[in-house]
Amino acid sequence: MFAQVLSHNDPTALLAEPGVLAVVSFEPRCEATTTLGNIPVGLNALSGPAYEVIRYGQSPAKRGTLHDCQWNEIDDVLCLSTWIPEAECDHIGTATEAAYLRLYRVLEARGFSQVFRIWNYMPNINSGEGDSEEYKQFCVGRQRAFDALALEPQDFPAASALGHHSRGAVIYLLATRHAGQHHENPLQQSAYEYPREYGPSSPSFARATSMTLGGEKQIFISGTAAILGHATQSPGDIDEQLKITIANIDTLLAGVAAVHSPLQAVRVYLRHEYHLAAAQEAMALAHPHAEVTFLLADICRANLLVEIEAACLAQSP
Ligand code: 3EB
Repeated sequence: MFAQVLSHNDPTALLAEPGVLAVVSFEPRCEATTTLGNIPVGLNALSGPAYEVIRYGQSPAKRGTLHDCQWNEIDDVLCLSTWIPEAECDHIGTATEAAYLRLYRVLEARGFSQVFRIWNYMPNINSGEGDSEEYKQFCVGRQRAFDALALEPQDFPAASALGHHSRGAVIYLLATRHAGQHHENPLQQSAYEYPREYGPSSPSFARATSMTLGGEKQIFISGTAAILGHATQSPGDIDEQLKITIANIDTLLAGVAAVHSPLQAVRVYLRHEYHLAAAQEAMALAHPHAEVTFLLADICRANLLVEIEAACLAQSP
């Protein structure tokens, strides 16, 4: 489903190819463009490709805009995006709630009820004290929308939520028409059951979602960090946090599929650029065949230095 592109001057040519659902652009701006299917996310790549191509099937994509969202469809898969302008990010809770509500309105209008992966990128994610921290207010807004949509915790899809150093926020997602399965990690408390100390609303996401798409079982692993139970491990220690994060992904995957393909579309989010070499080394050892993009990003807990997400295919043993 995912392919990485090393260098390209313009995603327009890619988007015209059959089977190209969308192109995620790792570039400093985070705002809608008139090139439907191009998703600039405001994150800077430290190493790895500047674009990630989301491919599906063989048909040309259909694209359009509705309710301030951009949609892209190939067969039974929809990629949907919406941006929150800079000024509205001053009230990230209410802006997030409105953004989720318009995304789900478009899902309904296009006939796609089953969301299986969501990405959330926003500015200043760790700004604000206590319950006013931007990430916690984002969680409040997302949960309000899910409450209004009557979405239960067992229906929450896999997700990532990171901070960038750009202006504006983006939420984009993948959806289909048939239900998938959501998975939790035995080493981690479900995020939607985190205790009150992490904020007024628990984070609404599953650790992974799996789906049969085009006859193959795809596994989407949420952003994963050095959290055991609900507690951050080894604050300040990048090597330990990398080790625990990678082990969390291994344990999660073992529970989803006995055998799986090498990891695809891996994003390693690093709070500090100077941790790049340590992260590259850890990934080369643990997942030598994975396609990895290293991105500069703020993780949603101030004491986390790294977060890793990936996708892969389940294989019959
Ligand atoms: C964690 O495990 C780390 O709020 O959507 C990872 C993936 C994290 C998704 C989200 C948050 C989210 O709690 C943070």
